[in-house]
Formats: sequence, structure tokens, C-alpha cells
Amino acid sequence: MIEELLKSRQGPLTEDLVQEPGEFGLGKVPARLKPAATTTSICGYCATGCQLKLHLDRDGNAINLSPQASYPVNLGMACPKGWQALDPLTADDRGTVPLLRDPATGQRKPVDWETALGVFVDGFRSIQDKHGRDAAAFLSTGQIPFEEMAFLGCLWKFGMGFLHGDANTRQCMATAVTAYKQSFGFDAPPATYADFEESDVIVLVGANLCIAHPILWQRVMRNRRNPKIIVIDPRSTETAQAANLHLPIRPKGDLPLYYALAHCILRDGRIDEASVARTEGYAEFAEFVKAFTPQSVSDVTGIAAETIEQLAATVSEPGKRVSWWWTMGVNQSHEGVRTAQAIINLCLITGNIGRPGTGPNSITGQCNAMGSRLFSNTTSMVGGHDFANQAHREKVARRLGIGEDRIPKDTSLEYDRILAAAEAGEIKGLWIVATNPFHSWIDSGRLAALRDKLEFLVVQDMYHSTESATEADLFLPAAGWGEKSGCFINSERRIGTIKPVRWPPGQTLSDFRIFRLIANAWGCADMFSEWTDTESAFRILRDLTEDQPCDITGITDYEHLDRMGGIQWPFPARTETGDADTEPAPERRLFEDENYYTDSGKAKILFSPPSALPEPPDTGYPFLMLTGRGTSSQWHTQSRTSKSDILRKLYPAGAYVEIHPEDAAEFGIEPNQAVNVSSRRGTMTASAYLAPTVQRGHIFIPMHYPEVNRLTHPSFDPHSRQPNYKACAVTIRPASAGHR
Ligand SMILES: Nc1nc2c(c(=O)[nH]1)N[C@H]1C(S)=C(S)[C@@H](COP(=O)(O)OP(=O)(O)OC[C@H]3O[C@@H](n4cnc5c(=O)[nH]c(N)nc54)[C@H](O)[C@@H]3O)O[C@H]1N2
Ligand SMILES: Nc1nc2c(c(=O)[nH]1)N[C@H]1C(S)=C(S)[C@@H](COP(=O)(O)OP(=O)(O)OC[C@H]3O[C@@H](n4cnc5c(=O)[nH]c(N)nc54)[C@H](O)[C@@H]3O)O[C@H]1N2
Ligand code: SF4
Ligand SMILES: [Mo]
Repeated sequence: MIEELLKSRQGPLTEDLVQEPGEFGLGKVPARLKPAATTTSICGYCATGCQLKLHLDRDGNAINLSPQASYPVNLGMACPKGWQALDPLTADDRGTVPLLRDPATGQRKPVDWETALGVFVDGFRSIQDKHGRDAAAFLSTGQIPFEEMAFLGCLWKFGMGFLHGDANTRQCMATAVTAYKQSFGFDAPPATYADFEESDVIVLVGANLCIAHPILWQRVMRNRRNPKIIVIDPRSTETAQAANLHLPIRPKGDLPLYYALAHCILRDGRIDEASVARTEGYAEFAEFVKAFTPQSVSDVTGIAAETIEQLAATVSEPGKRVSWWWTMGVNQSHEGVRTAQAIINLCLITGNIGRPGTGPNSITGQCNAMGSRLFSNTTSMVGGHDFANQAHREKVARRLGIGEDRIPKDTSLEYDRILAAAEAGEIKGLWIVATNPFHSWIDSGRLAALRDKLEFLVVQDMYHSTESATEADLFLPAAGWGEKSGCFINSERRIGTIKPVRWPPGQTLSDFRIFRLIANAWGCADMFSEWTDTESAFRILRDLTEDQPCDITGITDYEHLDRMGGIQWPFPARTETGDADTEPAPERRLFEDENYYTDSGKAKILFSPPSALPEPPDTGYPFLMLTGRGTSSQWHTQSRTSKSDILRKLYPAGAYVEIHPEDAAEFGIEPNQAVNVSSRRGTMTASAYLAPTVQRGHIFIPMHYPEVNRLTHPSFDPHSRQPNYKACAVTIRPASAGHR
């Protein structure tokens, strides 16, 4: 069957052949797609979620693309990664066949899919038989369609009977998820992008939009209200330089700063009474922030008391619309959840929520991190449900047509605890899908060390060459964006579709089809008989959201999503007043009725005392290392962006470290000199880039170079278990002459 399928690839591109196998006699008869002049897809990089228009040849192959002018997100704009989105598909290191490591020689050899599936099933089945359901885990992603994420999560937990699985969204969004869940009762980012254009004051916290979300920055630029743009970031980033006001905060000084703002706002009686009445915990909070005078926090925040007073006045001005937007400067912290909640609290007490141009808004990272949050079946159950909730388990079992006993009552270990269990020899097998943790995980040297403890490592990726793929016992070649269909959800909760416009190379299959083959090989295909193609899976997932805050039962099909320019959740089929309008408004924000998803309907004001940096600089390691995005042309571990000839021209090829010129002078470091940067965990070499964009005592290294996470310190937020990537102690020295 598989061979027949692969042979049929010589003909014109049809969605059914790429995507819908029917190889178990379960699928529908392939129907040819009529070649069209153009089709559309949401971009497969960041969570802005721009729509691209793909220009097709007569066989339906994409030959070029342009940004879609009529899409409400990008309005005809795209950043360099979007423009070059087709380039990574034709790289030489694309996986084209499964690769199996020969234990005798250590070499990887091509094998056919039947062999690969047999090895996969034998590997995980023997671990399960010997050590039980807790002895293996998957690590997945925010970068594949949510139909694929849900398939993986349901297959692993309900079909194959394992418990543990987490995703790279832990590295990225776990803090925002936990903060929203605790404060609002559901993981619900309230904004719609129009809010960028409708604010009077825009506060960007640890968010470098110009580099990381360039099209969102364009939306800020379209604001006609002459907004005040304030950036809170230790570095003078491209975004900070373009703002009206930059507050160069001490790293992790955020929490005391926002408590001090609340202190001033309460002291001056500038609260919004009606909004406060919709909260719980206000009286305790008022008592708590009394101690946080601007004077008392000015040392730890690095911000003068006077500036704090002015900022408090600006963000609480009656009649003004103030919006707060945060990204990794908040989420990746040892106290990220409370920091995000300190921002949420400021919005709640000043009434900056549920109205145009307001909101405590987390900006998401990956193209489908929001889809992962709802559907990955990792720490919450598919559809935003709770594994511990009996009614939820019954509902999910009913819709999936499986026995309720297939659904575990307990939740998975989080990412760091999965790896700790592997280190301890308790987890013996890992299945890594569409993420590259041997580069991106914090303190990645530890991951390399625990590799030897794993009995079985499977990596499923577009490329056989990533830092993780080359470690695998079994490599499964996956189709990428542009070669398959499904849906992404962007930062403003907008669901949009992607389409297959290129053949995947060789014997490569989409992740969806790989999961189908595994279900069959494991012997649980019956459970997934409805999951014949991504749109069928979409219907199952849509139905599962019924009566949840993210209810999307009003969406008919993919065509509906395309026709409407994407649809933001929620969009229920039934509303209190009757059937939903089939034409949702193009921009919708949450909490316009000040009704939250908690049991009481009120938002919770949550807070706790700030805590010390886990690894502050000292005499041996006198610098604090910041990490993050380097340029708008580089994406994460660079498996995709480094394959584009054009993008490669737009960023420095080798690792570089930004250091303040006065620090460089003190340590005898010349411009562009090779330097060694060391932490207690490892050393890397980089070229020195002297710039006052970092403060004295800090250095910055972009995350795109694989060595950087050999240095980072493995500390985590206690509530979200998100890694603290942006603060560890390092030292820096000129490298030996030989390295220059
Ligand atoms: N070009 C490009 N775009 C991307 C990505 C990419 O790899 N390349 N990745 C996407 C993903 S997955 C994500 S998550 C987003 C990330 O988007 P951003 O979060 O905007 O990017 P970062 O550079 O990681 O971090 C933002 C800023 O946080 C600051 N920061 C560090 N510590 C602190 C602190 O203690 N307080 C404050 N207030 N700020 C601090 C850093 O100096 C940095 O400028 O970008 C998305 N977009
Ligand atoms: N020091 C430091 N480290 C960081 C960060 C930081 O700011 N500082 N940021 C963290 C954050 S926010 C994030 S999100 C992570 C990102 O870290 P990763 O998720 O590890 O980075 P990516 O390079 O995006 O990895 C995605 C992988 O999936 C593959 N892939 C792409 N599309 C598909 C597909 O459709 N199917 C399959 N099977 N594979 C596919 C790609 O080839 C690539 O190998 O990094 C984290 N690490
Ligand atoms: S801003 Fe993000 S979604 Fe838009 S084109 Fe660039 S990478 Fe793609
Ligand atoms: Mo991310």
C-alpha cells in the first residue's frame, strides 16, 4: 500500500494523495484537486499568523508566493521568513527515507517504512512491557497543525497507553498558560490585533516585536491615536529604540516594578471600581503592595523612583486605553507566572480589560503554540479539558468513541521532569516530534549526557541533520509546512488553514500519515478510524470544544475558515440567544462582559513576594547572560532558515556576543575578537560585538547558535515549569590566539 502511494506521487499534486491515505481501507477515494492559479496558507513560522498567497503551476505545485492583502492579520505584509517560506523545502538535508542506527557500527542506514514501523512498535512495546506506561514520553511542538498534535497526543495516551508527553511550548508559553488559567479560570489570551491600533498607551514587556513579530510592529505603526509606546527590556533593542520610552530594567526586576506601580495607583486612588468589583483578592493585594514604594524597589529594578511614579500615572490615566503585551522577557523567568499575573492585576485594577485597545496580552511564539495549548493532549486534555475531571473524561471518551478507561486520570510530567526521569533511568524511551531539544533545551549538555541512558530515541523531523535527529536510534522523515494540510491558531486566537502545495521529497510522509501508520502497526487503528484526514480530525476536535470557553462548534469546515479570513475562538454554534451568526465579526476580544471563566465568574488577583535570581553574577562569573532572538531572518535552531540563500545573507553566520564597550575595554576585548564565554556548565566561542545596547555587566547571545544552551542555568518557574533562559552568570575572556 505504502509503495503504491509513493509511486503515485509522480502525477499532479492532489491533496488526497499527500494527506489522505485510505491505506487501511478507511479513507475516502482520492479526488483530484483541480489545479488552481493560487491558494492560501498561514505562514509556518511565528504566531503572528500572516496569510500567504501561493502561486501554483498547472500541477498544483507552488512556484512563488506573496503576502495576502485581504487577510485581517497581515494586510499584505510579510517578514523575510514568510517571503522565503518555500526555500527550506528543497534543502539537501531533507529526510527522504527512515534511518535506523545499526548498534554494531553506530552508522545510520536507510530502511523502508515497514521496517521502521516494526522497529518503532517493538522499541516502545518492549519498554512498556518491561517498565510500564510511565517509562516513555513524547516531546512535541507548537509548529505542526493541531490536527496532527491532537492525533499524536491521543494516539500516545489513549491508543498506545503511555502517560507522559510534553511539548516545546513548555519552553515558550507555559508561563502565560498558567497565569491565565489561575487568574481567569481558562487559558484565554484576550486580545485581538486591532487592539494594537486602538491603544493610547502600549507597554511592551520583554518583547522585541521588530525582530520577533515584525508584522505586529507594523500593526503598532498603523495606530492613528498617537500612542505612547513604552518598552521594558534590559537591552536597548530595535523595538526599544523605536519607542517613546525605554525602561532598561534590571533582568528579573519586573515583579517588584509592577507591584510598585500598583502601590502608586492604589495610593493615589486611581483604580477602576467597577473592574475591581469583578475580582477576588483585591483587599489582600492592597495590603501586600503597601510595602512596594517606588523608592524601595528602585535598586532592584534599576529604575528611578520618579520614573516609576510617572509610569504609574501613565498606565492608570482615566479615559485612556492602556494595553500591555508581553513575550519571553516575562515567560522565561524563575518567577514568570507571578510577573504575568502582576501585569494582569494592573489591567484589572485600572479597568484596562475587555475594551478596545486594552488588555493583559501575551504574544505567542510559534505558528501553532495556541493550537498546542488547546489540543496537544499533554498537561491538559484535548479541547482544553482536565484529566482529573470525571465529566471531562466522559465527554472526551464519548466523542472519541473510546472506553473511558483508556483515559488516564493523572497528568503528564512536565518537560524538565521528563528529562530528570530519563536522567534517573526511569524514562527509557523518547519520541521527539518537530522540535530540536539537543539545541534548544536549557543546559543542553545534560540532555546530551542523558542520551546514553535512553534505550530508544526516535526523532521525527523534516531534516536528518538536526542536533536531535543525529542522536536518534530511529529517524522518521516528515513532510513540512507547504507539504500538508491542517489548521494553526495565531496569537489573537484566530484559526486558519494551511495547504499542500509541494510534494514531500522521497518517501517522506506528513506527520498525520505517520501517526496513522503507527496506529495501524501498534494495533489501535480502530480507535482512530474516523481520523482519516486532517479535516475529519478537525471535525472531531471542533465537536470536543462544545461548551468550553474555546467553543468553535460554529465553524463548518476549512472552507468556512478560508472564506471568513480565519475565525477567532470562541465561535459556538449555539449561543444564549439562539444559533450563532454564520459570519463572525472579523475582530473579537474576550471579557467584554467582564465575566471570567472561574467558578465565581470573577478574576483572581494573585501575587507573591519576589524571589532572588537563581544564579546571580559573582566574582568568578561576573556577567549576566541574556539570550533571545537575533534577527528577523533567523528561526530558532535554524534547521529551516539556514537553508535559504536569501535569509543566510541577512544574519551573521557565526555566533556573536553583544558586550558593552566599557566592559570590553576592561576585559581587554577588541571588536570582532574571538572570545570564550563560560558558565559553570560549559564554554562557547563567539565573536565580540561591542555595543551599548546591552547594559554594563550584561552580555547577550542569540539563541540561534547551538552552543548557547550549553551555558544556560537549569532553573524553572515553580508554577509553570518554564525554563529561565534569560539569566545566568558567565565570564568572558579573549580566546587563545589560535581561535582568532
Ligand atoms: N525572527 C524570529 N522571530 C521569532 C522567533 C525566532 O526564532 N526568530 N521565535 C518565535 C518564538 S517561538 C517566540 S517565543 C517569540 C519570542 O519573542 P520575544 O520574546 O520578543 O523574543 P526574545 O528575544 O526571546 O525576548 C524578548 C526580550 O526579552 C528581554 N528580556 C530578557 N530578560 C528580561 C527581563 O528580566 N525583563 C524584561 N522585561 N525583559 C527581559 C530580552 O532582552 C529580549 O529583548 O518570537 C517568535 N518570533
Ligand atoms: N537560550 C535560549 N533557548 C531557547 C529560547 C531562548 O530564548 N533562549 N527560546 C525557547 C523557545 S521560546 C522556543 S519556542 C524553543 C524552540 O526550540 P525548538 O522547537 O527546538 O526549535 P526549532 O528550530 O523551531 O525546532 C523545530 C524542529 O521541527 C522541525 N520541523 C519543522 N516543521 C516540521 C513538521 O511539520 N514536522 C516535523 N516532524 N518536523 C518539523 C524543524 O526542522 C526543527 O528541527 O527554543 C527555546 N530555547
Ligand atoms: S511575521 Fe511571522 S507569520 Fe508573518 S511572515 Fe513573518 S514569520 Fe511569518
Ligand atoms: Mo517560543
